[in-house]
Amino acid sequence: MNNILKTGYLILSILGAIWVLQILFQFFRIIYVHFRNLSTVLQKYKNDDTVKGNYAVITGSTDGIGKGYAQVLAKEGFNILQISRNPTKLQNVESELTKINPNIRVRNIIMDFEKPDYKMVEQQLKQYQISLLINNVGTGEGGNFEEMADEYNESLINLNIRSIIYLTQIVVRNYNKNTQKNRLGIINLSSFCGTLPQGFGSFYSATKAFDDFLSRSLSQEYSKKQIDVLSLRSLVVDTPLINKGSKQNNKLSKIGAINPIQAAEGALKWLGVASYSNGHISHSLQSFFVYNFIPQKLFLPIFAEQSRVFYQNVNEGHKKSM
Ligand SMILES: *[C@@H]1O[C@H](CO)[C@@H](O)[C@H](O)[C@H]1NC(C)=O
Ligand SMILES: *[C@@H]1O[C@H](CO)[C@@H](O)[C@H](O)[C@H]1NC(C)=O
Ligand SMILES: CC(=O)N[C@H]1CO[C@H](CO)[C@@H](O)[C@@H]1O
Repeated sequence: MNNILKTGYLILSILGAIWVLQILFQFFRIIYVHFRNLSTVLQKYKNDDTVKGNYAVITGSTDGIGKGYAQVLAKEGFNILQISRNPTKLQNVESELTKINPNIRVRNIIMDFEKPDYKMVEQQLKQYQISLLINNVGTGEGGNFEEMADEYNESLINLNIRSIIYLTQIVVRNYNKNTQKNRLGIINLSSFCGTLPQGFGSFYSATKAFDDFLSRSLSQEYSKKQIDVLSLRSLVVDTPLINKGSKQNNKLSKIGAINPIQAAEGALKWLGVASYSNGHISHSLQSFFVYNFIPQKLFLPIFAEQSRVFYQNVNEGHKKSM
């Protein structure tokens, strides 16, 4: 009897130790990535051809997180190729970027991802050597599943799924590891909501789960081809979309929000380290806590209720602006 107890105790201690080591590993990796030097991280995505090379392709770069990436990467000396639908906004961001760094080139492709022309994009991208692809364009409609307006079901698929599939294919085909010295880095914007079920954001959550799995699968497929793929599962970033859902007096839904520049810098530091991450240290630590220490049975209903209120505000906003 005594021996059985001892063996049981030993097995439990070993299992406990493995669990603790995993948790410590996750924790210290978050801290380590936070202190990586961004310029050093990005060096391996650069080549010598500063005219044709070193392009960072960013979709939906005129607002929010996409613009954050454009600003950070311009500062780090990448040429920027933006794809977005609004010519005026593209122009404005272009002048901002050349002010941040007068040595870079900015190229614009005007395209609405709701009415895309991927053949045209493919032709245009052939002129450049791409270093980074930031699949950022996306939308976040939600609410009661059965009441979702028709136009939203199409935009979720066009923006959150189609755009990522086609652009990634174009950029990977365009990348020649034999002639390009630089590695290729691809960041897919997935979401925290793609890693845990989100009631009242069901459709959105599922598109993000798709993005998450595709990125992680491709990260395996391309690991020997000098291509780093990262599924970014971010949490709340202070953007126009989030502001629509968070009434001024509802500070709760903006807890732990970071700004787009912080989001971009935090995410880029994970390139080449992991195939998925929650990005910036603030988001990574919040998720670390939720994933490891809060039972899903407790968390998911609260998450669903937060989402219900959030989308109610967003959808009321839609009605008012119509
Ligand atoms: C990162 O490294 C670059 C040069 O490699 C250096 O100029 C810069 O100051 C470093 N940044 C930080 C925040 O340490
Ligand atoms: C990013 O995700 C999309 C699907 O969401 C996938 O088609 C694309 O290839 C991914 N990019 C990479 C290189 O993983
Ligand atoms: C399942 C469903 O509701 N599909 C609709 C999505 O939106 C398009 C465009 O409005 C409709 O044609 C579909 O019927």
